[in-house]
Order: sequence, then structure tokens, then C-alpha cells
Amino acid sequence: ATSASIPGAEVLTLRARTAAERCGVQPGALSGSRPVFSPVNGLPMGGVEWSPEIEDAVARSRAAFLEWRRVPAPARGAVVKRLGALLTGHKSDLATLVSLEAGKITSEALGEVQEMIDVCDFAVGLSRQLYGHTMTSERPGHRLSETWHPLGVVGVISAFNFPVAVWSWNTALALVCGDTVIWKPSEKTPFTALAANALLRQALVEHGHPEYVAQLVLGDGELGEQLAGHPDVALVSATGSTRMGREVGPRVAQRFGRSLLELGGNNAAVITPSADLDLAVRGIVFSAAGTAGQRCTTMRRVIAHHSIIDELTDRLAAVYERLRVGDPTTDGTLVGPLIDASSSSAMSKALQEAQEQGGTVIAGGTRELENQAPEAHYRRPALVRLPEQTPIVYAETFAPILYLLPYDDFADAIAMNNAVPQGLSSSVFTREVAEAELFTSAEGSDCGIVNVNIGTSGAEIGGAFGGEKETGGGRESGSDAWRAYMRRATNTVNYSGELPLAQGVDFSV
Ligand code: UN1
Repeated sequence: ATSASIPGAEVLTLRARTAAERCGVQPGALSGSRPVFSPVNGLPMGGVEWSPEIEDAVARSRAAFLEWRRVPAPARGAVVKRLGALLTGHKSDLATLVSLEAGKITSEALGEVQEMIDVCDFAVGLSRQLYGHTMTSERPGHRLSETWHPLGVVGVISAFNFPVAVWSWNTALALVCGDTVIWKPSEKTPFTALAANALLRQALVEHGHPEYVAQLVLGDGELGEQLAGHPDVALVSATGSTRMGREVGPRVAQRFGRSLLELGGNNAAVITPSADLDLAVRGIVFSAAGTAGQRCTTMRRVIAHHSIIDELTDRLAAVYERLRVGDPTTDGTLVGPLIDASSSSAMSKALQEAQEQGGTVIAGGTRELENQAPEAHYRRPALVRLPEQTPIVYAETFAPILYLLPYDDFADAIAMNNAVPQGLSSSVFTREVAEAELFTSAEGSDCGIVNVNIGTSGAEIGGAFGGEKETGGGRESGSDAWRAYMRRATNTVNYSGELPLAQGVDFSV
């Protein structure tokens, strides 16, 4: 099934402008010389101007930091609370921009804005809970404790697929932690970025704080590299491909800066013989076909026990054939477009290679709606059966391809889950407690996210989000991820009037 008609250039341009202007973006900012395309019809919706270089932005951010770090954390939280309220008021405007620029279906676009509101709530709470430990001192009359201080300028580099939520996870936390933020969004989603940034500026100005506490810079990877290389950027939080991380990570490390990397995923679900298959099918389809396969948590592999893999394959194929592909802003659509032509050709290439490596395309993979929208790239999500994990399975193709792989022993399934270079998310579907516990244990999945009876994508903001190995090791959002945005000072205070040395050292003078 595909939805009826794809809107033309004028309709989308008007919708995008209206939504952006309602968030406070100046009309002129939407008619720059760098065209901005909508994946919905593949046509331009206007344009933006790119920022020349980041030198001035960093200098302004550094100056704003010197003021911002003196504002008490709960007062910083008040700004984030206002941002949450503005996001709530503009939820549908921002979601419209997410749909038009990133191609997300309305429900997922609204979900992305909800995720922003949620993380604002979380950060407001945190603004009164930036706790340090108090330790017992080994010396009499001494107090040993730690204090968490603002870090400095935080650079945020975000990807097209979560054009605003990832910024909000970083920014809401960074702001309550007392840092200033410079955001370099994907060059594919600048309108959404302009709108979100306008709302934050409004919150800052209303509370009487310098507007340069939060800045937006527009440009491509080169601008991102300038940000990564700048000695006054204390933390670089970058989300994107492992290839991007290989550029950014070493550049930041070279100058002993801090980085927080959220890179590629290659997420699997293990489906055991005891699994509730109704639940598994729903969990798999949402994680594999949702967001047109363009989440870093997208399920890319199903590792199913040989006794159930045929039934599971048939059931998934039936669902895949009837998934509604089309205009993401139309009711009932479940799969929107791929972001651009290069994503679509990467999908074709991966399907081709999978077949050369012994795979069979069971369902999908076809291009849809080409007659109505020749510049857009709608693809039916693909299901591919493979006898084992061949080389193509080890690479992350950022498109909706799900590889179905059989296993015999549960230990082998865990080994297969862990065999890829990425380590973001993973799931097991089972009704056996021992299997669930083993999968989540030290001998189980090696990923940063390990789920039971739920898919690999759609994490809540309350948990720490991120993964191991080539995923980069960073953690964002909930739990104690805030610590990455602060520096820790260990304080030893001597109130004894004596000077006993630690470890019993004698140094009498
Ligand atoms: C991403 O794809 O970059 O778990 C992040 C999820 C979302 C975050 C995905 N909350 O799918």
C-alpha cells in the first residue's frame, strides 16, 4: 500500500515557512542561497546562509560562559523549564518541520518533540540535583568531598535523523550544568534547527540572560571539524556515522578536549523458541521499518532460532507487504521517504551485495511513488534471509534493510549479536528467565542498550543513551549522563590545625 499523492513544492514551502515563522524565525533566514530540500518531494523549500567560520561564535560563547557559570543552577533550570513550555506550545510547528526536513511520519515527528519536552523536564529536576559525593577522610580533622562545576563551551554536532531531539538532550543538560552551547546541525535540516534555536533564544532573553548562551552555526562537515578542533570548545558531543566520528574524535583528542560520540549502530534482536511471536513481530517491525530504517537504533538484524525462523519470516513478510509507504504527513502512513538519493543508492547496493553473498530478498526493497515524486526516494522496507552473517551484515547501511539469520544455540546467538564492530542497542525476545538474564549479564550482549521483549529503538530519555565499540562510548540524556557536561573538583579541607600527611608519610621539617 502507498498513500495517494505527494504534495508539490509550493505547498511544502508554505507549510515549512509558516511553521518556522511561528517559532520566531525571521522570514529572511529561510531564503538564503544554500537550498534546503524536502525528502517528501525531493524539491527545494527555500534556503539558508552558512556561517563563515566558528571563531567569532566560540569567542561569544566563551564570554557568555563566564557569566552563565555564575547563575545558580536552579535559575538556569528555569530557562530550560521555559524552553519546555515553548516546545509544548509549538509542538506541532516543530513536528511539521521535522516531517518536512527529515521525512518522519507525523506521529514520530511529534514523538521527537515530546522527547525534547521530556528531557527539559528531566534537566529542570537535575538543576537541583547536581550532587557530588562526600567521602570519609583517612586523616583526623579533614573533610573530603567533590564539587561539580560547569565545563565551558559545548559543541553539539547533530544528524539529520533526529534533527532537534539530539540537540535538546545535549543542550538541556549542558545549560543546567552551566555550559554554553554552539550547535552545528546537519546541513539537511537547518529550518528545524533555526526554529528550535529561536525558541531557546526567546527563553534566554525573557529570563534576562545573554543570548549567546546558545548559538546555532550552519554549515557542512568542514564547520563541524573547525568546532572539533577549537581549543576553547571544552566538550564536543557528536552524533552521526562512525566515519564522522573517526574525523571528530581524534581531532578533539589531539588537543585533549572531551568528546561524547554517538556513532553507528548495527542492532540485533535474538528471537528464541519461547518468544511471544505476536509481540516479537510488532517489536521488530517498529524498530526495523520505523523512521524508514534511519535511526541509529534501527533494528538491522534478527537472529532467530532455526525452529521458528520460517514462521517468523512469513509473518514479517506479510506485514512488510502491507506497510503503508508514502507522504509522511498523511494519516496512516508508516514509512516516509529516505533522506536523499545517496541513501537510496546505498540501500540498492547493500541489497545487491547481500544477494551476491547468498541472501534472498523475501519482501520489499522496491522503489515506490517514483511517478508522482521522481526526485524523492520512497523505498519499501526490505527483508533479507541470509544463511549466516556475511560481510554486508557487518556494515551499517542507513536504510530499512533487515537481515534474518538463523541460530542453533543461545550462546551462538549472543556471539552473533556481539560479532559486529558496533555496540549500540540489542534485544532478546524470550519467556525464559535464564535466557533474559544471560543476555543482560556480563556474558551477554556487549551493547550500551540491552532490552528484553521490546525492540532495539525507541529508548526513553530517563536512561543513559549510547553504545560501545565503534558506536563511540558516549552517554547522553538520562541517568548520570550529566557528568560528561561538568568538571569534577576533589576538595580536601583541613580544619585540624595539624598537618597529618596521607598514607602516613613523615616529612618533618
Ligand atoms: C538516533 O537514532 O540517533 O531510541 C537516536 C531511540 C531514540 C533515539 C535514537 N530515542 O530510537
